[in-house]
Amino acid sequence: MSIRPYGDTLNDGKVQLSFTLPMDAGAHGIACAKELARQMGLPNPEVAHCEQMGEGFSFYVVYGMVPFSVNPEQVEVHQVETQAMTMAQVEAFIRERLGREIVFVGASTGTDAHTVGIDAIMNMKGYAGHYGLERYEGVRAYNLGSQVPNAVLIRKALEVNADVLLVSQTVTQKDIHLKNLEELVELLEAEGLRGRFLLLCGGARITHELAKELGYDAGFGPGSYASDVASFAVQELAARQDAKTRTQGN
Ligand code: B12
Repeated sequence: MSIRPYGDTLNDGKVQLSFTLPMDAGAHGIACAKELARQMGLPNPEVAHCEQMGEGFSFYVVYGMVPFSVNPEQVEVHQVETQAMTMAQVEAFIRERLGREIVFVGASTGTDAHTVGIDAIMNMKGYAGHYGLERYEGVRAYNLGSQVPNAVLIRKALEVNADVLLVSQTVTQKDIHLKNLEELVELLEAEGLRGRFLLLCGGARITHELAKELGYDAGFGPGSYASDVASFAVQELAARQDAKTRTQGN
């Protein structure tokens, strides 16, 4: 069954979008905003809000009605596919299936100064009621902070014999996040180290699909918690351990 966005009545197609234009607020700006909305496929758009944003810039909220619909059954989803576990389940899994301490090294890399995301995943107190990796029994977590060069992250990972590398990227202006993320993969590959670590990234604009495209094992976006990352990591490490044992047995 196809669905549409709705505002007043189910499937009425009502949407709201907002954007900034490099021109002063006023009748001309409103006309331009409406024309843009029409070109986006929204017939009869209305400008609900227009505001000056400093000299030469203006902000708009536009209401419209999309004539399109989507069939959820025909839409493919790319997401991390491992069984979600609680902190206690992860700890038990490490004890029983892996039987050793698992080492995570994380950082916000390149020029990125945002630490809240990586802290949410790694710090003892965690985020939104979910403890971070530092709190997990059976986990040793090193949080290197922000603006960490990729080479420093790799050096630390080797020094502490890491199992998992965690990379956070928040700023996406001019695709800087892609550059930072790609550079890490290239460095690891150049040093023959890519297979040695589980490589995970996360951030406000990171999706699992993007992470896979860039050569990462998984990607985590907004709303991720330490337990999601830990669940994926320990199950993937166990799967790799099993595969290695099978190969050695043959
Ligand atoms: C706080 C903040 C700052 C603080 C950061 C302080 C700190 N210690 O982190 C300060 C003031 C320093 C700052 C600076 C800048 N900021 Co700022 N900042 C923010 C703000 C308000 C909140 C970000 C945040 O903390 N989110 C909360 C965390 C919990 O969410 P999260 O990062 O998405 O993390 C979750 C997931 O994504 C995931 N996750 C994140 N990382 C990882 C990693 C792994 C391995 C995994 C598994 C999961 C994971 O798990 C987390 C929990 O669920 C946002 C706007 C906003 N409301 O989002 C702007 C924002 C991110 N900043 C922005 C910008 C532009 C900047 C500056 C460039 C501004 C400037 N011109 O100087 C500088 C950047 C400097 C630099 N070199 O990086 C823009 C980015 C726009 C873009 N598309 O790139 C935003 C979106 C604001 C905006 N609307 O313009 N900023």
